[in-house]
Amino acid sequence: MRTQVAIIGAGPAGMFLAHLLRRDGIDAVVIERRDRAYVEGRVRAGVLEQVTVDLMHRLGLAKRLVREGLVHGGTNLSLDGRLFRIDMAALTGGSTVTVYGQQEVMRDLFDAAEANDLPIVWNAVNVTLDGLDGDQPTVSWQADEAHQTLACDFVVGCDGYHGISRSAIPADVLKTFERVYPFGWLGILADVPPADHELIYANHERGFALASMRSATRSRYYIQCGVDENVADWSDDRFWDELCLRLGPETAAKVTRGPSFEKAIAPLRSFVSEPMRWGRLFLAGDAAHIVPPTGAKGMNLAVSDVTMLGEAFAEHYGERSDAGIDGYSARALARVWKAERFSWWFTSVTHRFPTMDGFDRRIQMAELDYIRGSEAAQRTLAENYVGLPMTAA
Ligand code: RFL
Ligand code: PHB
Repeated sequence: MRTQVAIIGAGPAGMFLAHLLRRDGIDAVVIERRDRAYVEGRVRAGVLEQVTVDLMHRLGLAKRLVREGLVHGGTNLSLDGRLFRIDMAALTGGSTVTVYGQQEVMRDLFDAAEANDLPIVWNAVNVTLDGLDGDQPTVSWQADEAHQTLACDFVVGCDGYHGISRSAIPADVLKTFERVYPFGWLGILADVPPADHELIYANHERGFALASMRSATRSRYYIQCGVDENVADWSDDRFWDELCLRLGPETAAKVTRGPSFEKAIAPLRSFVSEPMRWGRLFLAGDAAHIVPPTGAKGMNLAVSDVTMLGEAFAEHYGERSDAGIDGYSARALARVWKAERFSWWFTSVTHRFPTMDGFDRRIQMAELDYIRGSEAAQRTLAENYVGLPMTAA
């Protein structure tokens, strides 16, 4: 078997890249460890930046997004129950974000892949990469007990934080940078109307809370919790009580309670590995970097990485220029680090850290109070939240 680009992983990074390459007439095969139901079933991102929305339009994948996506021109911050709104659209010359769940994005990507016969290998086990530093790399795996080998020009590791691609880069080349946060997010989904038509990021003495949604009838709520806590200890009643305390009485009065049908704890981490290219291997998305979810950047970064990579491959095959391929790592990392900075900062000002003393708490309160009163500070937050532009190569 032979292809031009082998893509490891059928998450957002891998599937957006597969569609981009197909549009440009470049052959690709996606090799995924799990099955479609598993990848589509993971409850994750909820907020799409304009770059992601634009890409879905360009790829002809935006029909349902236009119908069902919720366009938000603002977002809200709350400090000990006192709310204020950031008018993102007014502060950024009209930019918005769109609430549309990662599960919906994956469904659209997979439906279109089926309709266009994009080759995806499901349930591939023991995926191994060889020859990445030569000019004839191969990907091998086992599926249905059979051993398969795919020869290709390039391999793109879109296999997430726990994937195998990153470790193919020699240890003396790969540099990693990491912050692990001393808390997690306990998230629920419930079929109840959201508390507000926009998101609310709440800093409270007892810890962070986030009011989000998937539709006018489905809410997504998160509360900061200990990393070692057990989901089983969080009954729905306990969750709703704690959420309402942290959101404060004004918002709590608008919270509709109901049974949750999904409840899970996610750890928070900042992580970057450099470079994002080694020989004929490229990394994209969570395989190369992780952000805490506070800035809603993870999936959007995966999309901007593969947009840059798609342009680079189009140049390589179409114009016979390797400028894009050679510049990919530096170009992608420049955007990644700015999103890392924003996600780290937004986490730092909204969460309760176990080491925080009275001084730290008052600095945090002063920072949020400053944002409340300063248009300049609000604009800085808004332009990062809606997504920084993708700079030229
Ligand atoms: P993924 O989605 O992890 O996909 C990787 C795929 O690779 C497969 N794989 C392998 N395949 C073959 N061989 C192997 N050895 C393999 N190892 C792994 C996996 O099965 C999987 O299918 O990475 P990708 O494509 O880079 O996409 C990244 C995003 O999924 C992630 O950044 C976001 O979900 C992060 N995120 C958010 N991002 C946003 O942009 N906005 C948000 O509002 C947002 N909220 C969130 C989030 C992530 C969260 N959690 C649970 C981590 C909220 C949460 C709670
Ligand atoms: C979500 O709705 O899942 C969500 C929204 C905003 C975030 C993170 C997650 O910052």
